[in-house]
Amino acid sequence: MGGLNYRTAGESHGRALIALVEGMPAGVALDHHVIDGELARRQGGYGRGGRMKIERDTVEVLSGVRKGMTIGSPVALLLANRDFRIDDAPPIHRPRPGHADLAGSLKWLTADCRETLERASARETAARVAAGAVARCLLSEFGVEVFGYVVQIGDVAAAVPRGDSPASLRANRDANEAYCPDAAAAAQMIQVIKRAKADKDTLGGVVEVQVRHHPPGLGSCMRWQDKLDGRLMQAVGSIQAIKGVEIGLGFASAHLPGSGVHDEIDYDPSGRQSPSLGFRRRTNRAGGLEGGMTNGEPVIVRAAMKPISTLLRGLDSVNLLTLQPERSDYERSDVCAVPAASVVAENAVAFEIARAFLEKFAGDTLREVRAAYDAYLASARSLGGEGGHAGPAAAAKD
Ligand code: EPS
Repeated sequence: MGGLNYRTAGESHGRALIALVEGMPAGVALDHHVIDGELARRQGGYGRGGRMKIERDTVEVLSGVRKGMTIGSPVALLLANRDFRIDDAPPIHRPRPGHADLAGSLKWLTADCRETLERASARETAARVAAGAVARCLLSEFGVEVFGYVVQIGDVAAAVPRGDSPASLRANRDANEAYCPDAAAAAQMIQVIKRAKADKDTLGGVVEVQVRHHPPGLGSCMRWQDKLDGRLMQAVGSIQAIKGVEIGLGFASAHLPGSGVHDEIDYDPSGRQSPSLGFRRRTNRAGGLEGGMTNGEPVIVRAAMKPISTLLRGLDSVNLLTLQPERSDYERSDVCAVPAASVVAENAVAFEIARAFLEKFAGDTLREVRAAYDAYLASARSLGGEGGHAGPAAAAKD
């Protein structure tokens, strides 16, 4: 299987988490500080539990890099767990509703939910973030920006101006522990998390990820598997506790007329040199994707995270040893991991965008990828006026 890909391994309380990234071109500067910075953000955010005080997630790059540059071989990433008591961790017999506990115990024929939860735990997302951060090293060579933030926690919703620059959205987001660019909403979010903690309850929310400065034409409408909207939904929807993913207007587009949904097209020749090639939309309700391809507008992906399923107050459940009703088990956990989920979603989106980028601009080395990218933009700029795409008229002009 070609192209950019990754796999993860590791249990929550095993020796380590591992990510194996395959298909990175040679010649990309891989700065482990970039990976560690993302890992530190994932560990943080208001509402995290005791585990995050124990761990100091940092990456060890085991392969694929020489003198700080990728060499085309698989990039193996290791994140050691400080808390690695998997063999001594107590069994869990009273499954937590909402967690993988019961479904996994029925699937793997065991009365000890720990067998499942060790892998199902959102601790695995540290490995996904590390892989996504590697992909970002490639994207940043082309000025592509990917950033995520929190737009809702519980019933507190933020007002985030979409038009703000990535730098200002990032600065505002990083100024508070809710990872929300709206400072007033962030303060309220922290209050509702405090209240949930006092109630021995948990809280979910909504995260949003934007991609900017990427070219049009990433993804494809030719095969269902290649449609970038579907791929982003899979990448984000597979993050632990995510129950819904929207692109652009998402579900809201279902109850509006077409005139209130579709983004009318303008052309501004002064933008011809930019990756969007001068085409502009008056709105971006499509969230930058039409027909499974980027259209040059910012990509906007939103995801709903359910509240963490480990509640200090417990929920009604059944003891798998006795089959008698009991409250669910409690494991040390987070009260709210929505801020952390925004970091995971950001890096999951970054990986998928990098994957689509390398499909369109494939090359064994960064030099070749750059040449393909430049050649595409040059061809795309010659569009218009001659009445064809890369057909005879365009070819005759070359
Ligand atoms: C997590 C580590 C885990 C949980 C959390 C995410 O650590 P521990 O189980 O040792 O406290 O806090 O896991 C879950 C939310 C889950 O679904 O199991 C982490 O590193 O993010």
